[in-house]
Amino acid sequence: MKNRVALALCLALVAARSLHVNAQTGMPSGTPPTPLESLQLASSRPGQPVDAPTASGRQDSTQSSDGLPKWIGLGAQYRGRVEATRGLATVGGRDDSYYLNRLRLDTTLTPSPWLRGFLQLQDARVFGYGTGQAPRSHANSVDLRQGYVEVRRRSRAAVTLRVGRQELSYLDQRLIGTSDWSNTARSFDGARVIVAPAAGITVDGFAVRVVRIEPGRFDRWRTDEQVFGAAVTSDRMRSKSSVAAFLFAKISDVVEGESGVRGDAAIYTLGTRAAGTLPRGLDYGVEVALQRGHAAGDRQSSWAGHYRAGWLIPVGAPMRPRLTAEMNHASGDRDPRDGRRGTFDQFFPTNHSKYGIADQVGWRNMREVAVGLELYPVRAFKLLVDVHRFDLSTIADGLYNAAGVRTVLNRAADSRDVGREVDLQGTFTLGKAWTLSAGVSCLLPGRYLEQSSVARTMWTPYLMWTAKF
Ligand SMILES: [Ca+2]
Repeated sequence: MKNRVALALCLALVAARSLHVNAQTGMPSGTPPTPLESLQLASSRPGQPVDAPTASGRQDSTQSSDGLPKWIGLGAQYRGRVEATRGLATVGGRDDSYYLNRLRLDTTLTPSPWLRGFLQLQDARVFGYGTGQAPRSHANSVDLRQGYVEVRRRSRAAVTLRVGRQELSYLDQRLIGTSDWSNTARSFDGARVIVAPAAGITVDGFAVRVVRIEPGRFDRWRTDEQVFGAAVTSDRMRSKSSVAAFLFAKISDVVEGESGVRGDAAIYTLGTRAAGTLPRGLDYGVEVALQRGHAAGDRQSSWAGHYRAGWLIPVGAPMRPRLTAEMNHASGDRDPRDGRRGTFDQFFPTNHSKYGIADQVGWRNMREVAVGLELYPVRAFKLLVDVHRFDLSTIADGLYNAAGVRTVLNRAADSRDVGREVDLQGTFTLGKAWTLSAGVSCLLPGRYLEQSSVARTMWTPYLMWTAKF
């Protein structure tokens, strides 16, 4: 029933859309960027579109050429992806190929310069998924992905308040992000307030609950967990540099402690990030996060870091070659029974392509070094080659995948060497609306995985097309 009503609504929106002649250029399916989000310095990757601005600001209420009042904006985004996995031994050696289909329809209402409403419906499906019930990250038929009201006050300190179902994306999305690579992606229910007290300074806070994807029924927020946070960012646009400090908190009603006792949990992540460009084509990004708190009587004590350098060599050369080198690490739990939780909690990240595109490694109990090359053989074609080496932080804890799930645990192993991954990705931009991208990753198991009976080389090719109207 829910599907039929929502589908009818979708069709009506599509019909209205087809009448909408003067398409607003770059109308995305996301939310408008804050200064915080728009500073995605040299870190955008295929499959992680950076939000573009939506229609906003003063609009009169006269009708546009398509018959719709000008304060109504419509948009749509389509994304399809063929994905295959070969040798995915960490979850049982399943080989599969399937097609991920996603349609988003947006309506933006701007009845006055200080008031904006945004509604986004999403239909996410998977075809040909052969290994049992499709995970919630793949399929969720027509549902409300975003629906919020935004009030802006433009005075000496600009204030924006957004209440409702919305995307959240902070800094490099290593802790709070939309996870857009996932077919269903992520949104939150709650409130966010953004204050700009001075030029280049942003204070941004939120209190939300994550939306639980529920195929076949209306998605509702998680009742057993709350997420709070605040970030202060200083952006210097001229040098394209940004420095931020943040505090994110996750409060859970019931978790299980190391001794098996159940109780509530409060995990606090305090961190800082700096990113920017330097002379001679150099750029950098550093993020460090420290975690404290408690979980069912255990003490949380963990930390993680990210360090990246990029070099455009030489500036102005053909194909714009850029070399990157990076290191990432996150603490693990050194003793499963000492009442101290050492495994870093990655919260709600956008992890795809951050620690390899095979998504077999998350920001938990890990160490990584990676080098990459970025090229533009032609202007509309971007090519990326990345090589990663992964190790565990401690053998006492296991391997966690991009979703944060522990997939391998082998305390008897004598090596922390998880493996090496080679990623090749290409993105072709076709006009303003279409993007075509393809990639393949190859994960070669290291000694740790071999000793854990995960000896197959894993291949994950994909082909993806995206259209935005
Ligand atoms: Ca422990």
